[in-house]
Amino acid sequence: MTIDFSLYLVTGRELLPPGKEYLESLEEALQGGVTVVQIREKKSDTLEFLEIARESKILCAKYKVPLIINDRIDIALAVQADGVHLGQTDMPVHIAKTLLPVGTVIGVSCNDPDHVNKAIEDKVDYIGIGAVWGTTTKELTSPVIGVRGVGSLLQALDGTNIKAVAIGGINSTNVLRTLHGSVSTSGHRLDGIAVVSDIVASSAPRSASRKLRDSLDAWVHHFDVQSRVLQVYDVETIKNGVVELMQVIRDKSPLIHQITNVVVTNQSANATLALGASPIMATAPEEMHDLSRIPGGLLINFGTITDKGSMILAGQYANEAQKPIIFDPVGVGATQFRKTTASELLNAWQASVIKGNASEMASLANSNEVQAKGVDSVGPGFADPASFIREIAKKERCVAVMTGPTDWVSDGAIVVKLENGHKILGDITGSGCLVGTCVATFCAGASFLAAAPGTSSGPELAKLVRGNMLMGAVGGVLALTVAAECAAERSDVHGSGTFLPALIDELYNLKPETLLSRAKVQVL
Ligand code: 3NM
Repeated sequence: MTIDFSLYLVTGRELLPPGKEYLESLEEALQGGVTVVQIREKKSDTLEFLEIARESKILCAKYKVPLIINDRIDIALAVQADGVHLGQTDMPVHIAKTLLPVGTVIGVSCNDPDHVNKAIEDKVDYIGIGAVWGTTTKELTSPVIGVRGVGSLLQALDGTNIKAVAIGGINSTNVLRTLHGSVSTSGHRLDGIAVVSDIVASSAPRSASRKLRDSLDAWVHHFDVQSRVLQVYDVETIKNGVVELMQVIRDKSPLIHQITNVVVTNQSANATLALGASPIMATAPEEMHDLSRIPGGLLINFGTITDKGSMILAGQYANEAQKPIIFDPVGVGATQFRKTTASELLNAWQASVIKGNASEMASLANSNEVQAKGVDSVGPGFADPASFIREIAKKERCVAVMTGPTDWVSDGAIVVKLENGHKILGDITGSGCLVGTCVATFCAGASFLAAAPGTSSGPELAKLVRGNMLMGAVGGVLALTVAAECAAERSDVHGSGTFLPALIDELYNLKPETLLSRAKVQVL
């Protein structure tokens, strides 16, 4: 039988809110759009499990929704369930197959590549990948995979008919992040999400399911459209797009919220103002929600990590508000703490743009090809930077920017090579951080241009960010590097000390025609 795995409810009677009966909750969930139900009874004895399974089967049949039994082959046989779900320490699949009628759907829980390979060998019908987020519903015996860990497991299913759902801590606020972030570099997406508490613990399971259903439907539609349409760019389109963004920034003065490092806070705020936008350098967790409601952009630069909680909150709220998030993982390869924090942040929210130098991007990609000294990149860089940047953009599901003497920008499809700038940028502190600030400002401009954030409906609901982030990223890099060239050529600039204020001046006075005539852009 073919099962629609999109909204997979796993029951958990112990989580029902006071006053809510099990069958009442299940029926409301089915009315809200649940497409498959798994009965999971870890604490009941056989007779109780059997009774629950029987009653659930009748209700599911009323809504033409298949029923799957967790772990217990005997119960599945007794109620003629449509399928069984087996954990890694439950009955082995090959034995289960000998006991169950031909055609019974079999699913297994997987949390590493070996589990997935075994599931393929066993020819299961579907796998449950988890836990994708932290959860208190089940005592986990292996580490949380994280959204970014799902893609490689999905990719292993390429070429098979095996379906996949993610499970663990999925709810209406993280469902889009889960779906978007888990797509593999080969384009393999989840077939659905499996949920316990977000539906079962709700006093309104119909609307809890409906909310998940709406997000799922909108996202699948958006994904299908996106995979069919390849945006084509040429150099003129990009240059003109950037100039348009410059004007939007000056007209609309978007709010650029920056949680950045203590070394560059002041110069970053001044660069934002020079471009015509409005900086706010707030770090208290209590203000993250309010700030996310104001149109603009968010920069998260972790050069000095003291506000991790605020970074997580700010990003999650920004995703909800469909605002751009620019992540600058300063010196990420320098310490284990930075590596772990980068992973935690990138799992918590979907970055719109990740910007780093060669060694930072290498560290994020777990590549040894480029080395670092503290926050700086050393050595000749990548042998094939264009392929590298395209792959990391695909993997992180966002636009990636790699800075250096040549700057590279990719959305996972096209690569833009930019060759402006001046070597004196390497002699001031925080020139990379300034690029991040300018990218955040231009992405906020792109977001304004797309439409007022927070007003989306229909398929627009499925987006974690509004606007053309590739254009924003290219714009930010060009503004800073072209302004740097202009500043370095000035007769009143005698060294790095006079260069910095001149750079701010040149950003302030940057004219569209200067940018158009100086920009060295190639589209690969
Ligand atoms: N299996 P909630 S996590 C039943 O990782 C189950 O395999 C998991 O519950 C796995 O949606 C989990 O409330 C519990 O977080 C999911």
